[in-house]
This record gives sequence, C-alpha cells and structure tokens, in this order.
Amino acid sequence: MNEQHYDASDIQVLEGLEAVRKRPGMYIGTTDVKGLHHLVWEIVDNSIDEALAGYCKNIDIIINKDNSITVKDDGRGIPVGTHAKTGISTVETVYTVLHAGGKFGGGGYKVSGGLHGVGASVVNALSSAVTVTVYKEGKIHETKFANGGKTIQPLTVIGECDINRTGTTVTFKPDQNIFDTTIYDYDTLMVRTRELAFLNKGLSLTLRDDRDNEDTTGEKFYYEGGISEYVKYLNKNKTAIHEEIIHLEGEEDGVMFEVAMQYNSSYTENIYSFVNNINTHDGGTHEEGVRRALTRLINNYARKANILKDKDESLTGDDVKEGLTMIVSCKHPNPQFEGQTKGRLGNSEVRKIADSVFSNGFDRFLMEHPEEAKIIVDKGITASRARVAAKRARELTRRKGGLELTNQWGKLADCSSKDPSISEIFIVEGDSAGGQAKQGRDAKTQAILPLRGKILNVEKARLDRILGNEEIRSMITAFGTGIGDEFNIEKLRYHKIIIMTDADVDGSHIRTLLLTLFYRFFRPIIEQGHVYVAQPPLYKVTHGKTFKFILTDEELDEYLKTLPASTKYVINRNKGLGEMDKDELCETTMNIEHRTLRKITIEDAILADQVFETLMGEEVEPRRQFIEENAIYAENLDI
Ligand code: 1YM
Repeated sequence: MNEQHYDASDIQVLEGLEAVRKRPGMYIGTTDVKGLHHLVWEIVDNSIDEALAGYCKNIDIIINKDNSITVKDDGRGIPVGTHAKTGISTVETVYTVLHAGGKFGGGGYKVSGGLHGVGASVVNALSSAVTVTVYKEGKIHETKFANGGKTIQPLTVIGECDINRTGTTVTFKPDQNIFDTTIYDYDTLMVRTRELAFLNKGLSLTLRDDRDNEDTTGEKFYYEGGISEYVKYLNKNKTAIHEEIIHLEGEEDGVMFEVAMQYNSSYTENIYSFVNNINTHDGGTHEEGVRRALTRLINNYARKANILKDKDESLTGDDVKEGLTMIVSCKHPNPQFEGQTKGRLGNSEVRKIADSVFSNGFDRFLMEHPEEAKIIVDKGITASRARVAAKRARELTRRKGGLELTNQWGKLADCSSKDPSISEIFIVEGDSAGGQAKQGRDAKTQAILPLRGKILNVEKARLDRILGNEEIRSMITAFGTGIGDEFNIEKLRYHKIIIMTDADVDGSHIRTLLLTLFYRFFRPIIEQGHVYVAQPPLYKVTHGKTFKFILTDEELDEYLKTLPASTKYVINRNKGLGEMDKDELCETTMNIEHRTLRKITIEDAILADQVFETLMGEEVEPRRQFIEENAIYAENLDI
C-alpha cells in the first residue's frame, strides 16, 4: 500500500475487508463451489444494474486459463473522480469499502439481485488479485488490488481510447486460501448466464471458456422476447395446446411486473418466479397474486361463456395449473426475502400489484382469443374431473383393502417371462376371443386378460365404479404399478399393454374406456409409449379356395386391383375377433412377425377422455351431436 494513502479511513477499509475474509459465509453463503460461482454474479450484477438503468447493452463473461474471471460491460463505466468521503477514486472506493447498497453514485434505481452494491468489495476481499479497468471520457483508467483487497495500484490513466468507448472490465482471481475449490464449471455459469438473458430482454450476454482453447468466440445469449422465449424454451419438448405465448406486463408503484405463460398437454406445472433476477424457489406474494388471479379469471370466463354450468363446481388452483409453464418476473426497488433460504418474497403490497397487472392483461387475452380461452378452460375442466375421480378411486381402493396381488387374478393367463422389456399383456374383449388368444399365444412373453365388455358398456359405468370392477382390478394388479399416490412406473410388469377389441360399438366403448382410465390414472404408461391398440384385419377376402386377411380399406382396394377381373370377389367384413379361429387371430393380430400395432399417444388418450365424457354423460343431446360431428368415431361406433 502506498504511504500517502495510509490514514484512518484506510484502516477502517482494511478492517472491513478483513471482516469479509474472516466470515465469508456471512457475505456469500458458502466457500464451496457454490460460493466460488457466486463471486461471478456479484460482479455481473453491477453490469446488469447498469443495463437496467438503460446504459449497457452487452456483457461478456470469460473464464481465463488460470480460472480467473473477466467480466466486461459497455455501460457508462464506474465513476473515476475522487470520492468526497474517502478522498480516493470512486472506483477504488467501490472495491475497497464495505458499504451499504445505493450509497454511492446517483441513487439510481438498482434492482438486480445479489448484495446490492456490496458485491464488488466482497469479491475483492475474497480474491488474490483484482484488476478494474474503466473506459470513460477517452481514457483508459486502471486500478489493481492483491491479497484480499489491498490496493497495489491506485486508479491510474494507462492509455487513451475512442471518446465513444465506455464501460467497465473487471478481472478477479478467487483466493485459494478461502475457497475449497477454485475451478469454475462452465455449465453452471452457462445456465445462469442464459437465465439472465431470458430475464432481461434485449440484453446480450456472452460466455467464453479460454481454459482449453483461446480461439473460441463463446456462446451468445440474447432474447428479444425475454421471458416469452424462456417459456418457449421450457416447452420445447412438450406439446403446446395453444400457439401464442401469453405475455403480460405492467408497472405499479415502482414495481415492474411481467408474466409469460403457455399451457402444454402434460399434467405437470412448471412455474418459476423471480424477483430482481433472483429465483424465488419458495414463491411469495408475487406468485400468490398471479395464482389467485389466474384461478379467478378462468372460472369467471368459463361461467360467462357457459362452459362451466351453474351446477358445476368451480375449478381449483390445482386444476388451472395442470400443464402450465409460466415465468413470473418482478423487479422491486426494496424486496424483502423471507424463509430459511431467503427464497420467498414477503412484500405484502406485491400480492395486489401482481393480481391487478395479471388480471388486466389476462382478462384482455381471454376476451380477444376465445378459441385459446376455450382450450385453457377445457384443460382445467379435464384436470378437475381427473382430480375428483382420483379422489374417489383412492377412497375406493382404500375401502376394498388396496390392490394387493391376491387371488383376485381373475382370468389372467400370465406369461412365464419376468422380464418386463419382452413381456406384453393383451387386454382382450370377450371370453371367446380371450380363450382363443390364450390357446394361440406365445406363453413365454404374452399374457392374456379377457374383459367382459358388455357389463361395462351396459352399465354406462362411471370411472370410479369401473375401478371397482373385478376384471379391471385384476388388470391393474397385473400391471404391478399401483395407483394414485403409490403409482410407480418402475414396477410395470409389461412394457407393451395391448388393447384388443372388436371393430364394433362395444369394442370402441371398451377401448375408449380403457384409454380414459389409463390417461387419468396411469398417464406415464401412455407418455412412455407402453400402450398399444391391436389392429385385427378389417376384411377377409375369399377367392376360390384361397383367402386373405386385409387390414384397411386402402389395402382392400389395392388387393382387389391385383385380382383378374373375371374372378368372383367374396368380401367379409370382420366385425368381431371371434370371427377368426385361434390360428387366424394369433397369426394376423398377435404374432410379432405379422401383426400391426398402433402406439397410443397422449393426444389419442386426451381425445378418448373427451369422447368418454360425452358418451358416458347423462345428456343425450351432446352425445348425439358429438357422434354427428366426429365422423371417425361414428364410423367406429358402427351407428
Ligand atoms: C464488470 C462490472 O461494475 N459496471 C458498472 C458499475 C457502475 C456503473 C456503471 C455506474 C453507476 C452509476 C453511475 C450510478 C457502478 N457505479 C458505482 C458507483 N461492471 C460494473 N457500470 N455511473 C456508473 O449508479 O449512478 C457502483 S457500481 F457507486 F460508483 F456509482
């Protein structure tokens, strides 16, 4: 340290930084790999603040060869003049005085996360070397620190630059005496850099790793659409159920509030909330405001549009968040973080602000997009039905003493293999086809469970009653997965569950019912591609002494063309599985070599669920209308 500088205030400065070195945990949480990465964000936060103030467009983060970090921005540059209180440059003051946030500078509106301006001095205290370079007013200013924040070079002009060039560049090397490890992890830095880019639309962040190769240009993260693009990214492997990502924003009482959301066909919620770019893992008032408004608005809309009738129960918060991907981002000048990990926003006034900004925007969206609004409401209604049915099912299984593997095996003919990856179970409609399938199957890998379809159909059974049905229960037991809270796909005993039904109205009903059942209670078996529908041939064409089974209408046309015009064509439409003998059934529909299976997708199952509701519902008119509108099903229904 320079003799000239050594006065009372300097002693105070050093004591401040010494306190940080003595108790680093108090300032950065931990000194493990997490704390090491924390240092980067403390510096980047200053650049983000500068971006939020409207002066910085680009931030570059570089992992240098020696695991030191360089952060560059093109903001105004930290002020270089002498600081009135300390008598040293403001840059040096910022890096050596452990001060309260917002004390320096023009009292700007600082909203980024971290230690609110205390960060720079903390990073300095915990580093073995720091260089700060400021480009400002056509000059390059530089100051250097070593060994936990001791000034080795006060701010000095080291050269000239273009008058238009401004910005701050900081390089720091974390102190090996403080941290358990000083090796940076690229992916950790990448994920947060990308997140910061999503959360700050229009800001460009790059990340470069120079440790292996200095020629790389690094990765650039820049999102014009901000959190909308975040939602798009989170939904990229999912099936969105409406195209447009809903984006709402507004400001009230100095609190900026922004939400982006889109529903997908899954049933999980994916809601992330942030305050000043910090993830609020445990939610808080901003999230509560949005959730409350979302539930209220969807219910209001559904009632106004008469999708929910007077007699219908309202949708719950759980119902409307099924399949919802949402980012809530709030920028607050004075956030109060609560809870053990400070992961919850506590400011009570935010609940109202969030509710009001969200309501205004979302209400307008629903009004202006009736098609999407209907899709969203329907999604909630389906969730609500599943919730009610699941509750009944749980009660029912509890009453009946659960679904243990007892002697309730019904008429299951199990396969001998215990390896789920080669085992399949055929759910077969009717005793006679079931009997044939049992005789003709490959007993090693193929299990057969006959279902008496008529019973289910005639009763127009409700789902909860269906779960009480003996055969359905033996089916569920055979699967091995359990149901409801105990469901565990790892325990699935067959990797192919094959529904084999007649091509008539009963067959169609049973198929719809089974798919609905699977969709509501065993969704992962559909999502993971374990459910199939067997495709028995539609036609048997007899030609002289020979005959041929034909799968589809198209194939029939093709086949007929190959026969000489003079031959007499006898074509039988196969209605029931029972119309084939056991060899024919097994050859055409079950044999792995010759059969055609159709894999059921989640979309098939969703459709089945809707069909089920309409077909089993009490009201005749929607049922008639549905059959009329759905030609494919009408055909399958054989009406
Ligand atoms: C790579 C790190 O620290 N950038 C940065 C920091 C500051 C400013 C600009 C800045 C802020 C203000 C005015 C203001 C800081 N200044 C201060 C203080 N990048 C990085 N870019 N002019 C410039 O807040 O009014 C602290 S941080 F206190 F000196 F103003």
